[in-house]
Amino acid sequence: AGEKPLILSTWNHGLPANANALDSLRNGGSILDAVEVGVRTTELDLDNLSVGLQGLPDREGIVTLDASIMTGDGACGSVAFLRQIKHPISVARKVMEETPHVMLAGEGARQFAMAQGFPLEKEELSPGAEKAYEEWRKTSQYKPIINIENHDTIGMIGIDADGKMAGSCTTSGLAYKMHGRVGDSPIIGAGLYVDDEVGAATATGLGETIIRICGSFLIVELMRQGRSPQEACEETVRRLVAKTKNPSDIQAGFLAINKEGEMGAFAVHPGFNFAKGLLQSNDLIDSKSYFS
Ligand code: SD4
Repeated sequence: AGEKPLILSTWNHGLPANANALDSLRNGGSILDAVEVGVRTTELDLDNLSVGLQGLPDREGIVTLDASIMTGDGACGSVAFLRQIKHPISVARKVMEETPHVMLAGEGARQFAMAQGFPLEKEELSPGAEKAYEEWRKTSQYKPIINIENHDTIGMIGIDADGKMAGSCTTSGLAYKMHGRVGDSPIIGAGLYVDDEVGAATATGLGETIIRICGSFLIVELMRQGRSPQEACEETVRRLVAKTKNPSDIQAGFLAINKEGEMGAFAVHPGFNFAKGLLQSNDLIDSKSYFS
């Protein structure tokens, strides 16, 4: 049987993110507030090289950010290829609440953020990112590597005591990506999907493999057809592996919850973990995986 409220988020930085999300719920915040506040924690985490402005840059040395947010009634907003903004998740929420659109990208997203009162930050790499970038430039080889710090996106999904759901996802994307590359995280149905009638899902890992199969949407639709969250995550990873040329070289992981508050998690390879937050506990759990 499931438990509510329940918050799940990707990787070990999910623990402090969950802690803040749960605090927000305890203080009377909505599940939407909780998933926004939760991942804002990671956007400020100086140790995280895959989320926020301290993340690793693209191959031109520029940090560009992707984020999305969604509630179980179908409202959603996202930003892609956004520069110089500390909290892309909050801009995504503004896109959802203040515009007739779902997604804003690039310069338009930046202008919208400024108009909404978000300060523009200086465009300079954090010392850690600068060092890593200089090192990378020596060879300029692009090869996503499994489970190292270039897979650290935070995706968070949650359900409140009444069964209302919401989710959020925010990232600086893959390190050394092509300038202009957009991953799965800001794409509704790929990096995140939420439907109060069924459940919620989020993704991390090599975005191209996740976009191709509409990963998060697929999980929710499999649950709609009667699969448990765990079965839906496993079936989705099988689909991803089948549609990926070199599955032994790439990592992707998924989290899901259903409206009963049951959960699931599955990844392509070992090494994916996630944080499970309840009002009384917040634990890091290792996901099972397709390959051992
Ligand atoms: C992307 N899915 O941009 C993101 C990267 C990621 O943990 O998840 N990193 O493809």
